[in-house]
Amino acid sequence: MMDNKVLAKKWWHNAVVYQIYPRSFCDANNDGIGDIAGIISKLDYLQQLGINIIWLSPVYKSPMDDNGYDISDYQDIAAEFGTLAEMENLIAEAKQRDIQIVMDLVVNHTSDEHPWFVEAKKSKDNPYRDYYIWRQPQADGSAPNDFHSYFGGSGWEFDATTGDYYFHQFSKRQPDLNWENSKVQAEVHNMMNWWLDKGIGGFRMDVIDLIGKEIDQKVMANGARLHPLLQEMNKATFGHRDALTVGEAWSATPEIAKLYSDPARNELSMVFQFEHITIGWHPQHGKWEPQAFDLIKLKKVFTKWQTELADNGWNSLFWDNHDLPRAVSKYGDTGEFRVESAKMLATALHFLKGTPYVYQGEEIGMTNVRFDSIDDYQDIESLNLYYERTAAGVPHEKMMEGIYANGRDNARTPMQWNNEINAGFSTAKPWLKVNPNYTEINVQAALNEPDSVFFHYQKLIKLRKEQPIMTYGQYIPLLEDHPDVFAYLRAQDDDRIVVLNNFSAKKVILSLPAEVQYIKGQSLISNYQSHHSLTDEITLQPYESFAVAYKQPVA
Ligand code: TEU
Ligand code: CA
Repeated sequence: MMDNKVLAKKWWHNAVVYQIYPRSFCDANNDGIGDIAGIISKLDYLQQLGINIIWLSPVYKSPMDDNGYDISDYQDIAAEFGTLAEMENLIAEAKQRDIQIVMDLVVNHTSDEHPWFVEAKKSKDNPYRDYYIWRQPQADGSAPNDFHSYFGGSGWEFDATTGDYYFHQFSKRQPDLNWENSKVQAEVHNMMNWWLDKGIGGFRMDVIDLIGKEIDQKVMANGARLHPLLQEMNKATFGHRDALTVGEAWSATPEIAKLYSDPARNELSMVFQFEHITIGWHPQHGKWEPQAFDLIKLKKVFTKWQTELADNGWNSLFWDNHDLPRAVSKYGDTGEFRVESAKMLATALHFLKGTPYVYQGEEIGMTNVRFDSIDDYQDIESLNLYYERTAAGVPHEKMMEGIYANGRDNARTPMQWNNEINAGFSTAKPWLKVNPNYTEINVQAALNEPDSVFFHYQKLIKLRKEQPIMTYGQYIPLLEDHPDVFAYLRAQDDDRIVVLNNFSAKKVILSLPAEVQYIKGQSLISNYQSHHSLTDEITLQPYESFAVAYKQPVA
């Protein structure tokens, strides 16, 4: 058995992070939009769940073109979310419950209403001009090149005042910052220290793999300057504080992830990689033409990341976030086996090596939504791509299926607190319609049901605190070619945990691998009442999932 090189222990190694999308979490002043006061009112609920970090999606001043991922003042709070005083109160109230607040750092771009951009647009020799990326039109007046925006259309927007185009990877109201400019780096470092001095626990870094872009070389992600920029940022801000930093890196491979998260490199704590997400996308049409679920492919991705980051890096573990469909809809069952499959997904993820992230509502098995009309949808990405793709000939029904499967609004319907009007999220009309299934799927019902998905998450989070093997044990895949079962071991000294997860609605007769035949162990968690004695063959119920701790018999 290969002994793990023991990583220097960090507080976030056995922490569990809860992501809050503030617009949809809880609306305390009943204007239809979630707010900071609403989050404070739910801190006891989060403490009961057992999480100790909240990743808070942006609450800064913003015109809300991209629901706050377009920031116009990094050091003030959007009025619809509350005030700076309320934000400081949230940090204090959370800390009293041993919960750290990790803020969302969105510095690949700002809002076009940020004072830096308002100035930059005024003239070519404005002191802020080079905070952004400007290029002259081509001879015929067209855009400098054929770059596309992630949110549809060209990545270049013409500015009539100065006759140049500016670059925007996302919406035209999210102009990319020019990270070659040392003034931009200094401004961002100062802002980060201002927040760290307020006692936040760290940062999630939005599309951080893009800040090293080299436009003229057509390099977007993983530019040569990316890691030097992160090492400078680490040194100038969070490096000398015990912060959690997680970079969103859609382009990351395990090799690249090591560059970010190898502690010896003094960059970040970990990254969000998305290979387990994009394997379900169409090679050409991406998320809009979802592919059939393939568990063997998914297992290969998990095994690759678990083994390659084992000893010199750190994994983040997640099914969901505010950009992704609900896990139980994408990987589980939303009908008869919704609860079993939601619990199975939780167990399958939380026993892996890394820091688990729970997205708001995942802990009660919230599902995707199917609104009748495109007009019920709000997300700029879905709307822009709906109109662009249908105008290009994609049938309405086909595009709607893509939105139903992978649209970002699936994760943004209001948190379902109870079965009262608007699911207890607000007494006003919510900014986005509530999922009609809130009458059955809500926090109140979950807290009243000892066997609910909530208490399964609570138990997993508690186990992570109690079982160091869950944090530091070696990951060993089992049954890698089984089409329905995701099985693996965690090993540390002579301690073992075996985790078996039936990812199907079928009963599965499973021949156990030799390593785990006839073991006598202690059941740590299960999503069915009955427990198996592990002989040589067992029958797994639909979506059955359990973990057993045992001592490795001395050979
Ligand atoms: O997302 C980055 C990003 O690329 C995703 O929007 C992704 O392209 C898409 O969701 C996959 O279909 C980050 C934030 O998480 C997202 O909410 C923002 O819209 C985006 O950056 C711009 O800040
Ligand atoms: Ca509100």
